[in-house]
Amino acid sequence: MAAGENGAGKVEWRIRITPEEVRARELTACSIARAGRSLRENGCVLLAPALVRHELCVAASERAVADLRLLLQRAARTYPGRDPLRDRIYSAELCNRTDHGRRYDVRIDAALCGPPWREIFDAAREFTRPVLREAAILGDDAGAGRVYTAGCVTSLAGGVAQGFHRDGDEPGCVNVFCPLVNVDAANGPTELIVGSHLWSRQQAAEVAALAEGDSAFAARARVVRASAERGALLLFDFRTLHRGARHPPTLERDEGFDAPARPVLYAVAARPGVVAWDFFDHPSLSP
Ligand SMILES: O=C(O)CCC(=O)C(=O)O
Repeated sequence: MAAGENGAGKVEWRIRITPEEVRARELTACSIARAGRSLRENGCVLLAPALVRHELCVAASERAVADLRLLLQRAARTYPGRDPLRDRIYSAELCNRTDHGRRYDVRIDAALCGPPWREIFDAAREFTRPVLREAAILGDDAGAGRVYTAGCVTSLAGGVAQGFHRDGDEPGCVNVFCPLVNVDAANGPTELIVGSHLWSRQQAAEVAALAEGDSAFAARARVVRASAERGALLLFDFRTLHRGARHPPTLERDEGFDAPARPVLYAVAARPGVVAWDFFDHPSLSP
């Protein structure tokens, strides 16, 4: 086993936030220290239960699903030969990067967006900024406060699991995920391999290529599932191997674009000067 593989994980990656901290909109020094340490050592930390207000998450969830349905209709018009529920789609507004994934990444312009996105990004920033500062992986405080890029990943029932992947190989970027609905085995949580942010590019590629049933995978990868209430916050290093789990179908009948949806809002905090992969560098969908 390569150094650091599967030996990680001694530090708790789930931090329970108290109602007092949520009311005060401020984490205690103890929570900040524990969360920062987990992000640094595990490459991830889940702050739960909900930190972002329930009504905001409900409004954002409805909006995300409505926007997605419109974009799926546009995608079907733009690419008449392709089925957005089955085929990959790459565009400036919407991407589905896995065959049969039914997992749609929709870009949100964090600088220009209004409610409900703005309030959620602001709330997430209040809670995560001290944690990012404590983890000391984004350079100075400016990186911890800036939204580099943002979007909403929505999986629809019937979608398959993604392969484990990194969002980048260089240090200096952190994903902040906020589930807009409760996420669990019924709709497919984000899964992460603890400590994999510290692996070399080659180690990460080797483990990502292993089949999950393979004993070598179990020996090398400690997988955690970020099941959480809506409004919780999951932070993870871009280098941490992760994936969206399978979103099981709920009915025999295929509900098409109206299938049950699991939207997760995300914002990326980045060290000043970092240039991350642009996943939306593709032609726009026709109006
Ligand atoms: O859906 C998720 O939980 C993770 C999504 C993700 O990693 C991706 O879209 O690349």
